[in-house]
Amino acid sequence: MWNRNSRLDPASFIPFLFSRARLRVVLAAGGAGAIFTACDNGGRLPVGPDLVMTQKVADLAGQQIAFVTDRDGNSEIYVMNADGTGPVNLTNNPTFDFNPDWSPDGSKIAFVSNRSGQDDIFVMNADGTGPVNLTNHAGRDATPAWSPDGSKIAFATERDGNFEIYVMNADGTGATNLTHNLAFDFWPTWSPDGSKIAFLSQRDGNFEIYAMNADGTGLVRLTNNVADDFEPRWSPDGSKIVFTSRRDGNDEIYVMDAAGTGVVRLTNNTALDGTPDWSPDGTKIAFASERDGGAREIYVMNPDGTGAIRITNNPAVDIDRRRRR
Ligand SMILES: [Ca+2]
Ligand SMILES: [Ca+2]
Ligand SMILES: [Ca+2]
Ligand SMILES: [Ca+2]
Repeated sequence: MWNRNSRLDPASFIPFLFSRARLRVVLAAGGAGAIFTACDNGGRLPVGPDLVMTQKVADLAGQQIAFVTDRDGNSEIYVMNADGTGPVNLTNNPTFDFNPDWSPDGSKIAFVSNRSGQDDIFVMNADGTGPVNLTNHAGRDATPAWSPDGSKIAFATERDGNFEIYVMNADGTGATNLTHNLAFDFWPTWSPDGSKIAFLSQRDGNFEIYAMNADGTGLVRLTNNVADDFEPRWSPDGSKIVFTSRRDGNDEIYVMDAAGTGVVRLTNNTALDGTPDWSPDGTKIAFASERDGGAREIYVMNPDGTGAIRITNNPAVDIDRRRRR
């Protein structure tokens, strides 16, 4: 399970990423790709009364949310309307399906599944039809991220013995190692112009956020802190990166300039806050928090940290029940 009181190590980090019910909330506005990412430990559908403060999320009307839930006994990818109605199970498979990421045009969803007997990156149509295994490799593959132009998918893979950031064409061809480092490299996120990829790495002894050119050159370390810094997401205008850090004693959300300067703390409470991501227009940040008790819920706040509202209300679930390794 997530180790909340000490520094992260890959042994604790990977099980969290792979087996806790990871909720990736993707808002597709008018078919344009768009993305909230968050993590919901409750793992149940936020339906009806559970979707709180409906009026304040009215600007999300007409948009769809993709997420992961284990309500059917194992991890599945669902899509629902932003008001919680119309949930549809897209994967419906007795194995684990998680880490969904919409293509920029909204027509497809990349995700991870172990239906092949190992964790592979799949792509399916946005209605759940036509899943195709893009990796089909014994090493674990995780956290797919579409390039802004939809032509490529960055992902993390353990095929070389430790996790590396790879990029491949959207049809699965041309997989290329971008990091070549014995440390744990994970969680790629593209700059909106497609020129750079930020990710997290443990190569300097604890989790830091790095950025590199999309071909793997030009590596730059963006954080430099003895605490763990992780879960980077690039802002839609390219100017900022939001991330999670433990530098102030517990998981909080921060934002920095894309160059790593100007760090601002956005959350400030003793509960866990994490897995932030930007709304398509950059006016909101979605994140997960346990501030209202033990259950992890999804919230939306302004980019300056004000105006946080909860948009799910799920019962608490023992996270270890979800562990599969
Ligand atoms: Ca499944
Ligand atoms: Ca590595
Ligand atoms: Ca650090
Ligand atoms: Ca906190």
